[in-house]
Amino acid sequence: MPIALVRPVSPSLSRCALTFREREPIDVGRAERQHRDYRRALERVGCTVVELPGEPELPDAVFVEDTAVVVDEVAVLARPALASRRAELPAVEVALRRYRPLVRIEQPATLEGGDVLRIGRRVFVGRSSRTNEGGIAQLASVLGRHGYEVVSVAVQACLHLKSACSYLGRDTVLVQPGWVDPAVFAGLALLEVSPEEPAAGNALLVGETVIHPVAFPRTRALLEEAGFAVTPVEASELAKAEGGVTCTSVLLEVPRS
Ligand code: CIR
Repeated sequence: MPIALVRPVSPSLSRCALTFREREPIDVGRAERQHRDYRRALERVGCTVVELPGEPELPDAVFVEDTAVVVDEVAVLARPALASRRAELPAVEVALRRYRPLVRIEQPATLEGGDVLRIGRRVFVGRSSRTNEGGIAQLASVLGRHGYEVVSVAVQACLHLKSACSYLGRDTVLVQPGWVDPAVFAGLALLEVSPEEPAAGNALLVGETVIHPVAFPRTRALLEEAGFAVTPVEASELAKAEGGVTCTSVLLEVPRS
């Protein structure tokens, strides 16, 4: 079972970056409690949670997923599009060097982990407001050396590719068809989010459990009807910061010593 790298919620969270969402008041104490429950959910499904240092002055540091792409063979330090978020990288780099050889995405390319969806040896990467063609090309070059195929995917109306779709296991993708063209997942089974829950496409698969926000009961029912085991978590406050359940961890397998 994996290690889950996480970072504390910053007291400055209310100053987070926003792209597609309107700014709303965020209850930081509540965000901290929800994040603690999220960590417990990760532990319950078998993860060892490793907490990186807090960054009180970096509002978006909790969204650690965006800073790295980790596969079994290598860790790729991402290059967030917002300069304000690049200050999150040094502590992530220190942590990742314990587990993997490390390669960096170099300027002027940008790439955020929220745009990267790995399904086996195929890695779908969103072309978004945060990830550019250069970032996708660099990732393809690094991962290509290890036998992964990188597929570039157009994303619209949402922050990242994984705002629109997630891997559920059993060759099935949860998808919001308004934000990403489901045709890119040819050969895989698709499960569409409930039309009343457009933001329900972000789900975190750990082992055989799908962690998914409590806020989307209709989509959860569809997942359960299809036979997926769902662990619902409260994620309302980090959702106001435009983050989902994948965004707040980086999962990596580490061989037992
Ligand atoms: C940002 O705009 O960068 C943060 N407020 C939210 C990042 C969410 N990350 C993710 O979806 N992977």
